[in-house]
Amino acid sequence: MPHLIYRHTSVYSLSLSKDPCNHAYGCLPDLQSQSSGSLYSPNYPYVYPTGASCYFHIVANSAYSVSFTIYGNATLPSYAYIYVYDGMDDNDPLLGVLQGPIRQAATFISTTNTLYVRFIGGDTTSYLSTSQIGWIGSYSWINKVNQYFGSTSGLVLSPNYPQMYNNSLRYTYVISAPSATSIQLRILDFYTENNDDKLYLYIGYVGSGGSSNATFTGLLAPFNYTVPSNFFSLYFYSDASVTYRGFNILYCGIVSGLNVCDQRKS
Ligand SMILES: [Ca+2]
Repeated sequence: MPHLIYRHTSVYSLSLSKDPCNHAYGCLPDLQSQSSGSLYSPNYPYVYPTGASCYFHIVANSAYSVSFTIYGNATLPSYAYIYVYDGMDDNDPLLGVLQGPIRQAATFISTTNTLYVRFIGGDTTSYLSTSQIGWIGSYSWINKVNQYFGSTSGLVLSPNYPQMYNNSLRYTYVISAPSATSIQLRILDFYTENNDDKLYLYIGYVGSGGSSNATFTGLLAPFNYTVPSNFFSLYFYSDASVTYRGFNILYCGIVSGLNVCDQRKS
């Protein structure tokens, strides 16, 4: 286990085991180094102390990424926040922020082996009589993810695009757009070695061993493909010889029945 150094506050440069902030508010331990587990607000499902503040570092072995799902239907004050970062602290890329009541489940996936979760609880004094308050989620280690997309639209490019991709690639993209109901893929350009270099699409996370929901390979004319989910993965595999320019795919969330890419144009 590497020694962990915290940058967000000097108190944390000491030791994980002391857990000063987490302990004061009854939070779960900061360091979460099991291959799977649950995280939740202090005292869950009962009310947590006003002003509660928790830090969590979910640390996987270096060959893995971390997947963390916060479940929906969570009652929280409007000024409660959960920040999720791809790395060790708040200097690392922000994957997303949840504020107040959480209606839909949200999944966050790291491209490093660490996910940093920061919970700021807000004022819970008016929730003392509420039967259930707070949030709960679960995490697990997953096979390495190379790129993560957390917004409602984005451009997914093969490595080096429009230059040739490399041989022997194993490259995973994860797209999670919690506010969307489904996602349209606009395959703008696609050219891989037919049958040997393939892009696999999986609903949810790749790697559970199931078969892919779709496979793309060869030289394809532009087309659209609808993914009936707001969370899916693309896994690009290339064999040991012959490469082409790869792919350029725009993904567009369908939010409240509207395609976010169309809205931007008008
Ligand atoms: Ca090839």
